[in-house]
Amino acid sequence: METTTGPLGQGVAVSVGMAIAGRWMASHFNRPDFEMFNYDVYALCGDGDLMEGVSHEAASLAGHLKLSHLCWIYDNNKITIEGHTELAFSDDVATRFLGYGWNVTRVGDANDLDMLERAFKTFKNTPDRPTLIIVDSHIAYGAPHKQDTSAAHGEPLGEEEIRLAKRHYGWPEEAKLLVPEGVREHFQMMLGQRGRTLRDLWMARFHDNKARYPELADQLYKMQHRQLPEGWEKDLPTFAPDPRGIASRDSSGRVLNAIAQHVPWLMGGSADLTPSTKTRLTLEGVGDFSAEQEGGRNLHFGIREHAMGSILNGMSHCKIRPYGSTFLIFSDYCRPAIRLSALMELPVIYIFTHDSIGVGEDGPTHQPVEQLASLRAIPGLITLRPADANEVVEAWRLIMQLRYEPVALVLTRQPLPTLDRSKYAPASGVARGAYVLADADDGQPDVLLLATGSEAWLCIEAYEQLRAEGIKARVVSMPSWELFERQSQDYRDSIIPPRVTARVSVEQASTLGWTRYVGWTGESIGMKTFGASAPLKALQTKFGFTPERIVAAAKAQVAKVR
Ligand SMILES: Cc1ncc(C[n+]2csc(CCOP(=O)(O)OP(=O)(O)O)c2C)c(N)n1
Ligand SMILES: [Mg+2]
Repeated sequence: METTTGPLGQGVAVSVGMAIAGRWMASHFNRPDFEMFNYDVYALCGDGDLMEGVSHEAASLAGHLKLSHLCWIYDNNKITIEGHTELAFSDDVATRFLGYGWNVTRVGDANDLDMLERAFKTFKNTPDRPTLIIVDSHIAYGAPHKQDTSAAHGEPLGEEEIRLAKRHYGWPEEAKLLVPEGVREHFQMMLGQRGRTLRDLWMARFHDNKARYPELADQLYKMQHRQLPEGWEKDLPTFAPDPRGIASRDSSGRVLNAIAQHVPWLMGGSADLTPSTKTRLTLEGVGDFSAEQEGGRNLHFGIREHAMGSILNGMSHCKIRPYGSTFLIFSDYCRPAIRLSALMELPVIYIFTHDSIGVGEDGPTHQPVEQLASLRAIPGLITLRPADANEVVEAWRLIMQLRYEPVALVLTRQPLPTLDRSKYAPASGVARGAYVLADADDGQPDVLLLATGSEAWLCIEAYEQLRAEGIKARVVSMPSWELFERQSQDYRDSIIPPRVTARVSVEQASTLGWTRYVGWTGESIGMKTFGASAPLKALQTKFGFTPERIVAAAKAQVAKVR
């Protein structure tokens, strides 16, 4: 499998995810008589990749995990866009990688095929460490005026320079798009015939495997096709109404385990925050992934959010169903990878907890404000911010069935009341992105209260107060804007009726974007500044996340319309 990337550093980090996936799949699917997985992973990289921080994170983890089937080939041409790497890069790359626990080997001349072959053999024969092959090379090799210059990176060589380079190679100078004899045949032999034979052999082995280990082969087929095992959702819990409730990070942890029990290739971890994000698989026999324990499903990414995202992408390429978690505030540290999950249509699950000023005393450095809006701005990413434990269940039910879309599941640290679904609408509405949670008795509301996540029950409280005062409100739970936008106009109009212009949105995050739903005349209660450090209750009062404040806004909206 091949993947390319434009953002420097992503490719090498993705390769670590592929290598981790390879190890786990070998451990899970191989049997003494059936070696289904034994692949190596190669990444070609340049100066830019090795400068990018994500390569440092990824290489450090790869060394720690002793991923000996991973090989990075470094095109050490000492040129980047601005000029010689001397401008900004004086790392001793070999020492750096030795420090990570890699095997480092050097090829002094990119044209020395014998040395290259020797380096690859060294890689193949190194059983306990990843390998870095530092290949000294010349950009625009053979072009007499452009070789070893940054101009060769960014500009065409030009007619004359191309002619001179061809002369240097002993190539026919006038020929264009020339594919010399033997080259096509070579590719046909190697990529075509050799590849085909290997694939046929593998498929034959797969069919034999099916006869011998039908269950395992069925898993492998389903995983490869991004399908789910029969009965994967049979242990999904239902949460009883409970005014004290449960934090959505906790309910999510329970749901995750209920699903993971039936989906062996669902695995992941966090950037050193699992005790807080509640993403540990606690199932019997499920251990930690490590150099010694390659069948483990709990991954420890260390405090490396960026590499975590890229590694998840690599794992997903190999059809593992990976998740990674951290605090919502640190989603910014994963952002380049999240965007690529979406662009590459990979169903990676990002779990972001501690989703608001509700983190309390940790204060503004840890309180996300603009993160939700910025995640919603990524095309193809589905954000989900469930309102209570049963919405969490429905969110996961939906997430697991996605095959091409990544998700950001946004969860609270603080408990959320579990809503009484006999009184309010069932949580299955989550699948449509937004649904009416509580309505005016006659279904003709005078004011709409729109909320996501932890603010839904605040709106329910406000709704009950308004109701007592004879004001007809409707509460719309909107866990996912993206899913809602995909519904028919009829459905959307039935949830947010165009005729009702008295509207209030409530979300403990930047209000950016809410105008789309409340209109120019509506009101958005949200964060317009950074947060502050204080106990949760004090913060909610200070920033206006109280039923009283919502009631006042609703009344003002109704008065304005009249
Ligand atoms: C994250 C990121 N930052 C900046 C760029 C823009 N960019 C493209 S190529 C390049 C220089 C790459 O140099 P190197 O990796 O040494 O490649 P070479 O020119 O040697 O082929 C830069 C800065 C990018 N693609 N990705
Ligand atoms: Mg370079």
